[in-house]
Amino acid sequence: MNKIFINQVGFFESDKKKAVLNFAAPSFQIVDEKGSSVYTGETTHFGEDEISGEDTYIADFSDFKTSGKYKVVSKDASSSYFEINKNVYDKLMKDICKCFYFLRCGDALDEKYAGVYYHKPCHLSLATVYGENTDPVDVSGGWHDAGDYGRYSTAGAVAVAHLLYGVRFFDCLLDVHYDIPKEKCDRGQLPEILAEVKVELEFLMKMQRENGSVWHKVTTFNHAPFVMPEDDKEELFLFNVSSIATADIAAVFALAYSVYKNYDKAFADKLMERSLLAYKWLKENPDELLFHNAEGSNTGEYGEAEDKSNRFWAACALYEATSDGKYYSDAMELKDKIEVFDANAKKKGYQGNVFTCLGWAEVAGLGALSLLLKREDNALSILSRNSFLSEADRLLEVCTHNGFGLCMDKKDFIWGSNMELLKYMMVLTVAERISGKEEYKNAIRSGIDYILGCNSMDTSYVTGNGEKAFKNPHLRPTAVDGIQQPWPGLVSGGPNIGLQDERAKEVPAGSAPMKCYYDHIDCYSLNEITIYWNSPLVFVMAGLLNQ
Ligand code: G3I
Ligand code: 9MR
Ligand code: ZN
Repeated sequence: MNKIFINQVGFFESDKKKAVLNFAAPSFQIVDEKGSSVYTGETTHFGEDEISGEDTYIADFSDFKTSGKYKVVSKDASSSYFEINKNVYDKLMKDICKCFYFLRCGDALDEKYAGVYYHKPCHLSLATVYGENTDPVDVSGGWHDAGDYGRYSTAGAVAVAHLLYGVRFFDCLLDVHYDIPKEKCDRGQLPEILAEVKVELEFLMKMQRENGSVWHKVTTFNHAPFVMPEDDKEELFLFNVSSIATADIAAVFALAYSVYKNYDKAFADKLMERSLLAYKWLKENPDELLFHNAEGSNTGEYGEAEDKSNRFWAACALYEATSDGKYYSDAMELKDKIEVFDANAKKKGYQGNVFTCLGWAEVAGLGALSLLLKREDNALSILSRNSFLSEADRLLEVCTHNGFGLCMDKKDFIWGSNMELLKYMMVLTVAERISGKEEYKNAIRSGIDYILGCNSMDTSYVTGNGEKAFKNPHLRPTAVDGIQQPWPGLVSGGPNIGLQDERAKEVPAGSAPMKCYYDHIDCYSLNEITIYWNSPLVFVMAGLLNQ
């Protein structure tokens, strides 16, 4: 079938603008809402590629700059509507930020703000410390991780990190206003994004034991059935402490200290105290303590192969926050171990630069972001800068492999492929900020276009944003709340060649990577949502809006 794929939200007037056609046509038109043709252009043939499964033709209309609402038309096909104007991303930005509010756990949701998506207080019972005979613990609060109701320390730390690094790099994020309760701080009121992140930080503090170590997760023993959160009443377990969770928490609390000290000194000091406590535990426990699910338990594992990148992130974040050289020395020592890991990974086909890895498992890139913020000229700062620039250049080359100008290869279409893309876009965003290079901007633009509908699924991967936005996330409240549409601003995991759930097997055999997707509520390996798939989009959009 002849199709025209486009970013269904739209473009700023001055943006590069393109649609992608999957059929041969020499020309195309831009048509306004009244059906009048306002622009005619010629297509260029890119051809077939490995990821999209289409013979692609590109319709570039970058020089059309008149604000309004349009579609692209050619032969018998027309695209979804899109807009051109200077506020085109305002709704999207608010939606993707407010998403975290709807995922709150505990008694923090208020009907006044959540409207029809309100749910009763949930998961307030004390949690049993798995395998120990100690008193149960209050770990209420924070955000549900995803379509399930688990709360996981490393996932939470990484999502918070994307948001707070976003704030550090692009202060326009502090000016995104949306309807959530804001609390008082030394400066009056906390900006919305910081009020929201504080909810997760307070929960993460409860995940820390007195000795500084951090429980890897709090979940029921197995995933709940499809019920509202308040009806998930099974016993909560705090599963083992891990050095990965402890390091991520040491890192994110140090980062948060640097942000909140400008708003709420008492809270910031508490964050620093807890970060130092976690770091002390790490130093006293140099052997890695990884995490494996308890026998018979099926909630998220978030297993990692080693803890060096996590310890590196902690050292870098603490160095950035305190300027104490001992953290710099620790980071230098860890750097060599990460390089060894990188060399081994490269032997197995890993192509990226490990110092640009931005979570949930490999997090050395988050450490590099702290070093970039420090703006020094020492060895680690130079390593960070060079890593981001060289990785961004590698990505630019990948963009030339397909008709969508997308920085993804076949291997990137795994569970959460949209996060693979968004992490790359974070790298490009940072590289663009360091160098001002125009090509990076174009690659970021193609990524945004892809997420918002310019892909061979013809689907916007952000709910409520775009004419053909996905509607059936694997998300327990959405499955049972009786409300037609999920709340807006959720980012789907996206296509996954692994097709790792039963329903995903219905995707036609031999589908191209970009088409290994199904907007079905059962498809947790293709269509779940999670906090750390939303957070990198917030970072990237902040970069885009900051210009
Ligand atoms: O790292 C390998 C790579 O080397 C290999 O080439 C590729 C090909 O399969 O796989 C890569 O591993 C993938 C891994 O994620 C790392 O990204 C696995 O295939 C993939 O199965 C695994 O998926 C993770 C999934 O849990 C299952 O463990 C997702 O990243 C992760 O986001 C997801 O997280 C779940 C939580 O457990 C529970 N809550 C919901 C959340 C989102 O679905
Ligand atoms: O809903 C769960 C989702 O959040 C997880 O990502 C996924 C993998 O851990 O598991 C989902 O739960 C499924 C469970 O693992 C097996 N029974 C069916 C559940 C979903 O319908
Ligand atoms: Zn809950």
